[in-house]
Amino acid sequence: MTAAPRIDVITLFPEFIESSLEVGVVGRAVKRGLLSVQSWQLRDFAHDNYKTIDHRPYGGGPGMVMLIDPLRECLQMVRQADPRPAHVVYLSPQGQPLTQAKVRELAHRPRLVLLCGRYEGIDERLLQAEVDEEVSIGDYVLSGGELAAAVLVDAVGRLQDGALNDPQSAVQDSFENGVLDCPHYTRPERHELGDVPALLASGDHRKIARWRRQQSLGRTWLRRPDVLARCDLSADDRQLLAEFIAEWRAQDGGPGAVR
Ligand code: 4FV
Repeated sequence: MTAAPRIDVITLFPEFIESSLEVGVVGRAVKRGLLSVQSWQLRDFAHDNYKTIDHRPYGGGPGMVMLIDPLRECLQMVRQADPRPAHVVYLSPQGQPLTQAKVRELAHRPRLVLLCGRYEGIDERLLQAEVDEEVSIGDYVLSGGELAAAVLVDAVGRLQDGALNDPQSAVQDSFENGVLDCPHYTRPERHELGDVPALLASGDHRKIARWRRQQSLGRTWLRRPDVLARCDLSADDRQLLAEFIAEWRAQDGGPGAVR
């Protein structure tokens, strides 16, 4: 029986990571032992009276930079905490954009160690010596890496076997099959805001699957042409999309109108 995948998070705010694991699918996955998440207080590895973990940047400029040694000592302890090899990820705006494909890849690793930066970031020498890859959750600047780490723990956690009630929902996720998700409807079938598309109540599952695929392709064409450009569409997909575009142009007339 292989041990559950393990994620260690090095941070100045372990309570932030722990609180995000008390709820929802990932909180339940951790309680079920499908995934173990351990957060480490970086200040425990600073040994001066003030538990200093940062200092002014060489070359001047605003803000502070996180020191090498507290991080290095903490990483050493974290690596020794489990015999399995650790893949060290630093969350930063300089990282590779986080995508579902990257999430899937990281979700298959036995051990992840997530480094959460604060202030201006971490001394480059520590990153060069200890970090396997840098990952960014988006082109904007947070006050700390904890939110990004929590995003990664959630995205990886929900893909662990048994985490989702119905594994099918992961298969049908946005980006899982390269395109955006289709619209979803539930009770009531009739509402002053509109009726559920009749086809969805027809029970004709082949037609329903085609409609959902067409909606996914159409929305991706409208909202994320960059994502569609990365898809290798089947002939059937191209046919579905062409029908969608024709109907859309007929109905709404011209690019730019939001659907
Ligand atoms: C970030 C991001 C991010 C930069 C300075 C923490 C902050 C501070 N991390 N994706 N975007 N990090 O903004 O991952 O140290």
